[in-house]
Amino acid sequence: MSTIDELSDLPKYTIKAVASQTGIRPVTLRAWERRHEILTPHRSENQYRLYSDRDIAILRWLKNRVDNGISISNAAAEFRAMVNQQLWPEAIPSLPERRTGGQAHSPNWYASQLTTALMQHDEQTSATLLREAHALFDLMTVFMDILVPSLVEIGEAWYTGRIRVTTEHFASAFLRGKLLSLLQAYPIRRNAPYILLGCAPMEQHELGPLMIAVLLRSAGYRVEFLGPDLPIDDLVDYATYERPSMIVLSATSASSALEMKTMQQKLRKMRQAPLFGYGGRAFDLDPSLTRQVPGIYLGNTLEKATRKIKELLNQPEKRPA
Ligand code: B12
Repeated sequence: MSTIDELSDLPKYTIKAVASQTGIRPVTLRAWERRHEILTPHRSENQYRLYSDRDIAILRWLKNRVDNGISISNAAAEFRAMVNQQLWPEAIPSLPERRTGGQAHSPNWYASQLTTALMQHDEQTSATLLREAHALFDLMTVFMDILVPSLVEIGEAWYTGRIRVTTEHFASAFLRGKLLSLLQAYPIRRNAPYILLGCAPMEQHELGPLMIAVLLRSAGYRVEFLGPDLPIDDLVDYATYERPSMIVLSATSASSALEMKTMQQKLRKMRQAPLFGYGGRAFDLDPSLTRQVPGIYLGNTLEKATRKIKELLNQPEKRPA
């Protein structure tokens, strides 16, 4: 199967032909073009729109996303983000075939193939698998059902001595790179709720909060990702000037988690204190830590964390002005 950019961009199909090939009504098609700037079909001499095979593949990809419950604006942003980082999705041959034909692999399959490719330091296959997974599944599925299980498996293999540290470092560096490009490819909406996200002091595990950053930015939030090992006082000082709506920190070890004990109190001294939320493996392993760290515990999965952050920021009475 080919990726969308490999298909011809020669203009040849009328809007009627495109509607019958994609199942998208002409009126919807024109609205998508106008509002989301995904396609600019050529015009024939008599000013009719003419679409290429590539245009049809883009529309099928977008329709697949919309049929899976994603808004067209998010699907369009996701598509632009992938293209900006040269991650063109695969062309979907036809929507019914994809849904019923049993050709597509499951997220489980992608997780295990990705783990194998990463363990073999096979960057090209890893990138291809990720690109296919992005074309087939929404971001949450790619993160929760492919990347997280793959990282857990790699962590276990490292812990039990089946792979060397170098291999684990290769895998996390590769995924970190892909996640950062994805984050940077989404548009930054300056007037959306503003969230600072990163790791507690001494904490190096940044992939969890980075995935949350991508999920929130893809949902239209203004997110700044600050990376590992953030000193609390410096962060509070920065927040005093930047005035985010929320700060979210992550901790894997109990010692890092406990470094966040003073965060809420320090933030409260600000005139318009941001919400403070946290989570990460430390709290999953020892829930009693949530009683020692003042602030809002955001849950033990990426999905719960993202949902909770959205809920909190959508309640104006809880949100600092
Ligand atoms: C990649 C990795 C590293 C990389 C990190 C690179 C990077 N740039 O992020 C490096 C090499 C730096 C590293 C270092 C270490 N690591 Co390490 N690492 C991992 C590995 C393989 C993956 C971690 C990961 O990103 N997971 C993906 C995230 C998304 O999954 P998760 O952490 O399970 O998160 C779940 C929830 O907690 C939640 N979530 C995640 N983040 C957040 C954030 C918020 C705000 C919320 C609300 C929720 C949330 O979502 C997930 C489920 O949906 C794990 C293996 C594993 N089982 O996870 C070991 C692992 C976490 N590391 C471990 C260890 C021991 C270490 C070191 C101490 C090793 C050493 N001796 O140096 C150091 C510590 C460094 C430090 N000071 O932080 C242990 C931790 C043991 C423990 N305490 O539980 C693990 C579990 C490996 C193992 N099997 O023993 N590591």
